[in-house]
Parts: sequence; structure tokens; C-alpha cells
Amino acid sequence: MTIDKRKVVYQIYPKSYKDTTGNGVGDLGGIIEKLPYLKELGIDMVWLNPFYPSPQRDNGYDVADYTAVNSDFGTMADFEEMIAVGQSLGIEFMLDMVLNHCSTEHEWFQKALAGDEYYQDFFILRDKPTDWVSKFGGNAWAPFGDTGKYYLHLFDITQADLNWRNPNVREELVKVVNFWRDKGVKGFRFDVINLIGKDDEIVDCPVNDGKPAYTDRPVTHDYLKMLNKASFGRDDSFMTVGEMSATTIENCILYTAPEREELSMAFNFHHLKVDYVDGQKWSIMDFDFAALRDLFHSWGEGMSKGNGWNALFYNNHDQPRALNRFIDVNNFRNEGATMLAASIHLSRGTPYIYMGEEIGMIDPDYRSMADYVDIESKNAYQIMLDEGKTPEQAFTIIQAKSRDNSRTPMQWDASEHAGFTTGTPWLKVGHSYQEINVEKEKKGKIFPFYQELIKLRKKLPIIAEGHYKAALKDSEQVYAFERELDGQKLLVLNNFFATEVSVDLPECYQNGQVLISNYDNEVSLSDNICLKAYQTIAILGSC
Ligand code: TEU
Repeated sequence: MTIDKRKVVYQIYPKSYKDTTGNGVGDLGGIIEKLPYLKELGIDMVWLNPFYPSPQRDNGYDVADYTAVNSDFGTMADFEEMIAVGQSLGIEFMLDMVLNHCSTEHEWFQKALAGDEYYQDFFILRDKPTDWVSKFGGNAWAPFGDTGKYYLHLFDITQADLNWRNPNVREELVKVVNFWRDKGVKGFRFDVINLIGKDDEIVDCPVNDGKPAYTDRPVTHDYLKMLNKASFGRDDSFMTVGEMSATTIENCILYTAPEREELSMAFNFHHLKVDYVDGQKWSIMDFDFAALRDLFHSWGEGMSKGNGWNALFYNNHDQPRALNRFIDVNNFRNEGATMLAASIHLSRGTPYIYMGEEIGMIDPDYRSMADYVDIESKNAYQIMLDEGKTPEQAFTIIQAKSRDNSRTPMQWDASEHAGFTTGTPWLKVGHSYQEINVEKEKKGKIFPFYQELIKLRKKLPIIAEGHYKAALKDSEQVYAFERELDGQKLLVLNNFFATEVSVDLPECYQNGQVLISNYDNEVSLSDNICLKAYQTIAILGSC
């Protein structure tokens, strides 16, 4: 299994992309309508978050039926049309497979609750709960009806973990994956896939909310090999990405090295915790640049040496917008957005663009808890109050950290609701839509810069395939790395701050060629170079 490393993936949160029916919820028809826009951007594949029937307690990650389309989003015929239109434009689709858990409304859980023992073995039932903490707050076990037993839910109480140790479960899930493969999808994103392997004996684990007891268990690799063999591994051009919660470089090499035949690549989140106080999300702190730099370097070099493959990203539907976290967005939105883009699009791995990132979208400025809908935010707010924070303190943290920050409707133009819907949007449009929208930004700085980065990856094998080597390892301000392929070298310098900084250039680059920069003025190369606020420069070496 070797993937095409020139490809770039674009993530769409279907609920928020484009509504064509006026019900306030984005739909498949809206995605079809916008495919030419994505063609213009230049991406190769679209990852869609779940659009399956679901009670929407966790916005579709609580799947009630794995092989159907939720009627809010359209029909199976719409889905087939979307694939076909994509094919005609050279755009492939990657679907989200949520196989660690299903909704308690899924018929498997309902049958289990009704007493069917065959289906009871689809879930993780125990006589006594352990001390594991749910990722959405509270204990991770809930009473299983009136049986006296408890079922495991690592996420919401309505998301019951599936028992992968049961071969019947594995068989059903393989069927799901193959159902969508037969429909013509060319990729899968596997939700929290490194949590599927639970030990036979489940025990208390007071460390880190219980995570070590269920994360990256060795059996997970066996399950992935099985899934690979039984489904997508049969198609050489297939692209798969595992979402890895609290994982390690060692495991991600195992998950993604081609000879292992597990997955094509992995998302990890360590670099997105550099603004967490003591690793806790519900806290506020400026990002720690040195930590970010070191993480990029250790993952970049570690995966490069181990022949693993990273999925590269700053934004997704679970993260506040990177521009609000890492950039002085009021003064340097264009410079910051383009620098962040270059820092991953020129790196080693497959870049992912989250809808709206290509136009520099920012967090909404919601003023009340009533504007937030995400279950995680609501739970966290309550927990913070219970812990003694004032409503103002808790709200400030929600504003900065809520997953709704990235889930606001895509901003297409300056008309009402940003051109997303003619109805009432399910989640309020961000306050910035009159300044930041597709219509305007196509003529701005950010969208064209993404187009250029995507083109460069297609044109230059050193970007797509080159090794990764850390550079300027001690810089307090510049994240820099080199790429190397067949004796060719590329240096990428990214100034992560609003102040200028001077950098000594190694000889190889003093007579090199500037490949791309996010400032209009010409860059003159010598033994020393001055980077402006949030400037990014990539230089092809001449040695
Ligand atoms: O997220 C996995 C995950 O670990 C989340 O807890 C993530 O770290 C958190 O949202 C950040 O605050 C995946 C999906 O991406 C997410 O949308 C789902 O809610 C979750 O799995 C459960 O399916």
C-alpha cells in the first residue's frame, strides 16, 4: 500500500457547508454545488464528517445506522450523484467511520437492551464500573437498563463502545466499510481508532483518567490488519487515516508504515495541546512555541526515520480555529494564515485543509452559553461551575475552547447568514462573515496562497516525498525544517511571531532559489536573512 503523496485532503463538516433546502442544515446537494469551488482550490479528496442517521447528540458521531444517509442531509441518490460529480472533476471522497462506538439508538444496542444475548456481546458490559473517566466528563460507565450491569462509553452516555473482541462485531463493521467502498468512496477516516482494542480484563487505572488502560493496546494493530485485508487493502489507491487519541510516535509508525498493512497515515494531537495548562483542555494559556517546535521536530523526524506517515493539520471540527490560537489575528490575519499553511503544506505528510481555513476563517464571537450547542462544551461548562469557577470564568474558557468555534457555517459571501442558508442556521454564523468570506477572499491573499502550495506539492517531488530534518532547533521564534530528496534540499522558515527576526542561512541556501514567500517584496538571499512578522520563506538549496 503506497499512497499518492501529492494529494491534499479538504475536510467538510456537512452540517455547516452549504444548505440547499432552507432547513438550516448543510446537505449533500450543497457539497455537490461547491465541488467546482474545491476544484479551483486544487484539492484531491474530500473528507466528510458523519452524515448517517443519528440522534445528533454528538453531531453524527453517535451513529444509529451505518449504511444510510440522514434525511436532513439528503438521500442515497444524492450521495451517488456527489460521487459521480466528484469523479468528473477528479475529486475523491473519504468517509468518516465511527467504529469505536455506536449510538444507543442503534438497533444493536436496542436489541441488547431488550435482552438479546447475541447483541449484548456487541458491547462492553461489566458487573462493576472501573474508575475510567469519559472524554466528555463523568464516569465512563452507565447502567445497562435494569440488568444490574454497566456498559462502557468512553464518550457521551449515548455512545456505547463496541466490543471488537467479538468476531461478529468485526464482521459487521467490515461489511459497513465495504458497503461504502462499493459506492465508490476512495478513503476512510477512522474515528478514535486507537481506542478500539480493549483488554479482555478491564481494570481500574487511576493514571490520566484511565487512558493508558484502553489507548494503543497491542491488539489494535491486529484489528487494523484484519480490516485492511478484508476491505480497503485490496485497492492500492485507497487512502486511510486513523484518528489517534493520546498516541505515541512508536505506535504511529506501526499504524502507518506501508509494510505493516494497517493504515496510510495518522492524525495525532500533541501539537494542539501546547496551549493547555498541564495538559487540560479547559484552561487558557498562550501557546508554548518551544513545545510546538519540538513536537513538530520529533514527529517529523521520528516518522521520517521509521517510514511512517503523518496527516498534517491545525484545524478540524474539534478544534478552535488555529488563527485564534497561534496568531495575532487582529493585526496579521493574512500573514499568519499563510505562514501556518506553508508550515504544514511544505512538510512531510499529507496536508488536510479544514473548510474555511483556505479563506482565513476565525472563531465566532458568541456572547452567551445559549449560542453553543456542542455537548462537550455544555458538559464542560457545568463541570467548571461545579468546580467553583464563576460563570464569567467558565464562559471565557468555553469561548476560547469550544468545538463549535470551527463548526460555524461556511462563510460564502456577505449576504445574510453568509450565504450558507436561506433559513435559520443550526449554529449561528460567525460575526466576521462580512469581511471574511469566499467571494472576497478569492481575490485576497490566503486562498491564492493555498492554491500555490497545493500546486507546488504536485510539481516538486521533494515536497511530496522528501525526508524531514529539523533545522534551527533552538530558535525561540522560527520553526524551520529541511526536506531532502536524492541530494536536493529545501529549507522552510516560519516566523511564528509578530516581531522581525534575523536568521543565519547555511551556505547551501545563500545562492538558492526562493520557492515561495508570503510577502510581496522580493527576498534577497545572503548569509543572513530578516524574516518579517509571520513571514514564511521556502528556499531550494544549491548544493
Ligand atoms: O474525537 C476524538 C476525541 O478524542 C475528542 O475527544 C477530541 O479530542 C475532542 O473533541 C477535543 O476536545 C472524535 C471526533 O472527531 C469527535 O468529533 C467525536 O465527538 C469523538 O471522536 C467521538 O466520536
